[in-house]
Amino acid sequence: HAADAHRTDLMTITRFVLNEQSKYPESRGDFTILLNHIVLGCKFVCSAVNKAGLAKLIGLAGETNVQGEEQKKLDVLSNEVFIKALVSSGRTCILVSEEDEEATFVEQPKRGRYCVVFDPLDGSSNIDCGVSIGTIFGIYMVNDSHEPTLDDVLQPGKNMLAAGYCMYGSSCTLVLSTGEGVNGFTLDPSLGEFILTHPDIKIPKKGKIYSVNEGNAKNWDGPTAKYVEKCKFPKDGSSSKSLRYIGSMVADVHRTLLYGGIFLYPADKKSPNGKLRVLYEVFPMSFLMEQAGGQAFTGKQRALDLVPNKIHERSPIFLGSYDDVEEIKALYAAEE
Ligand code: AHM
Ligand code: MG
Repeated sequence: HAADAHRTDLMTITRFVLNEQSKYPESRGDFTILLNHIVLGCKFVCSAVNKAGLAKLIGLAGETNVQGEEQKKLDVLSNEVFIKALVSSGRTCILVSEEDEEATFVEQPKRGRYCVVFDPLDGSSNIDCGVSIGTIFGIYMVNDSHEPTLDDVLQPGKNMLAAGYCMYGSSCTLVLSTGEGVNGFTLDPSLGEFILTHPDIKIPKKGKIYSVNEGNAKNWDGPTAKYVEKCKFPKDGSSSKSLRYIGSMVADVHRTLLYGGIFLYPADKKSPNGKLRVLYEVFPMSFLMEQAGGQAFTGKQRALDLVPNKIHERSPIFLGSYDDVEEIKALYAAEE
């Protein structure tokens, strides 16, 4: 279509969120400002990730992060970028990052009402081979009536106001929910703007893909083992599922959201709480899944009902298409 060649009515992420927020006069534009700062952080990290090989940013910074893993330079950089972007927004009070053992309390006069939990660069083991990695974030709000404390972030995921991720892949994609569905935006590098490309994402009710690190199978519990067996050798006449596992949560969840299916990071004998962190990995992805019509389950309960006791707590997670998660829920229920 000739008219499409010079479209100037693009729905940018800022315009989109301003439209959404205009329904809530009490939000006074604060959320839009916060989101703009998150978007800025994503653009910065995107450009750093794209230049990683060239700029020799890849490699060890000689530090280990709080989980005792080797920390790559890009992780350090991304963390600094997001902390600075969030503090300078003037809209945040507590920041929890995977890379920092302690939460950051924002001092006056920069303090605002939002708490942001985030993993600045998830999937870091994939940096060196150019596989997609991403930033994951969730947002809570505190009421002005008290001094912010850690309890303000140790909240169940269902209390989040918004959640999202940015995937640094073949293109840079930001997926966001403010509690009214899920929308996807793609960075147009020539404009430097995220453009609405995936409006109102709904996950297929049932999928044909399962995604799990099967190398851990010998340590799985009964229901997980049974479920994966069913994916490969279905007894009800249905066709077997395909296995896709990137090992980068943002990429595996993004595919699950768009194509349907299930992503599992179960408990196993070696890691009784699984691997993924509740606040900034499990909750944001579970929030997005539910908003897209899917489900997220911990093996015991709805993931968003979980109340974390520690900021870096872990939980098993099963998330994806509604019907696929129903099946794993039934297997865990049968176990009891
Ligand atoms: P990270 O935060 O150290 O990058 O680890 C999180 C990543 C997730 O992106 C991914 O889903 C998972 O680890 C993969 O773990 P595994 O290698 O055990 O399959
Ligand atoms: Mg991570």
